Amino acid sequence: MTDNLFQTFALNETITLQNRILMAPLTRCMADEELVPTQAMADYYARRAEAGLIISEAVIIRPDGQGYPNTPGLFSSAQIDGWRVVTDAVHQGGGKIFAQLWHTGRVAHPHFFKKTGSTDVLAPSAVGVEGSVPRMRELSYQVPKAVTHEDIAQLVADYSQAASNAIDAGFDGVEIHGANGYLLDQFLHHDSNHRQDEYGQTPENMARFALEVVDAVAQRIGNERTALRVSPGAYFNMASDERDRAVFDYLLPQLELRNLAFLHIGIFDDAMKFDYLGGSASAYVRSVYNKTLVGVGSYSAESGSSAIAQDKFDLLAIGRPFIANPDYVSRVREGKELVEYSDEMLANLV
Ligand code: FNR
Ligand code: 8K6
Repeated sequence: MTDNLFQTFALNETITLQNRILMAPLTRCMADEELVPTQAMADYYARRAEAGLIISEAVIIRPDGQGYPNTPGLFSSAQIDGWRVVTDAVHQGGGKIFAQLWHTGRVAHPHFFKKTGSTDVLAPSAVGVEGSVPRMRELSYQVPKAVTHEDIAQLVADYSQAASNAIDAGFDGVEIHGANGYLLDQFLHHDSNHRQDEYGQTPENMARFALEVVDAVAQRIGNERTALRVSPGAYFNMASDERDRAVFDYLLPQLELRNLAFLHIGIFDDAMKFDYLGGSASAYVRSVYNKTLVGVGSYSAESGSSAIAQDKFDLLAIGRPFIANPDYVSRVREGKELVEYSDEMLANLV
């Protein structure tokens, strides 16, 4: 029984979704050399227009946010025009699409942006990540530069500009990527935030950058078109620290006051338990945040539908199964079998 997934859902007075199934943001590294979305990407997203809402693959807000090859951007006019083709195609199919706004922070690599003249990798503190860019072993991660107050103000302005560019490109809204160990998340965890100023040490300070970005974006394009993804449980590019709990205990009620379109959890498997959160990421967020919540992480339509029926979250995001099944929504509705996802599928946009 998955009937509840096929109910319409009003995010607010502006945006109503045709069903409760979201396509999770999925980086595919298929933009062209200028980081412009291609026609093949427009076709790929259009095939998934039956989702209640598509969240685009993460889109970098400026060149030094790039940490993987061929990830699309939203800072040049060619990129905005390229995204317009994508959003038109999705809208023609009756769907809706938000752009996920991304800066990878210390997971960026100058290999991707040195042609712009900059070689600094930016992060809250000069604390690097171990290892190298996936599938590019020669590119070891660099120790980042701790951002100055001037850098922070510019980053906030660039998130806001990218959000405005997203609306110009025809997106229905944006999801700020505050999850999975990238820039916003780096401020929210003690592993990566060692700052001694008003952006570090206390929960209020560590949440400051994320809230500045949220407020700037919401002011620019409207809170009803602004969403955020967060990972209270550190699990990717990040070591966990039980002091992080207090940061999210502060941040989440603050977000609730902002009346965002939704809050989305960033996790690969929501069965994971975090000691310092007292259980799963979704159970923790539900206990401190009372507005629209998107659950995700190794759910099937059945287990996701049952989690919604039990009020664990309101909307279900589906990632890997959507890569394997462009017609995921129809298949579930009609009770058809799904194609199983495998990593080799990442080589092509189907
Ligand atoms: C992801 N995920 C992800 N998350 C995000 O916030 N922005 C992104 O760009 C990406 N990119 C991405 C690429 C690939 C290939 C995978 C497999 C995952 C995480 C994704 O949105 C989702 O949270 C997880 O895949 C868990 O959901 P499923 O796949 O179990 O339904
Ligand atoms: C060139 C690769 C582009 C990668 C984009 C970022 C998202 C990567 C997702 C890949 C899956 C990794 C899963 C790691 C989860 C750890 C859980 C403990």
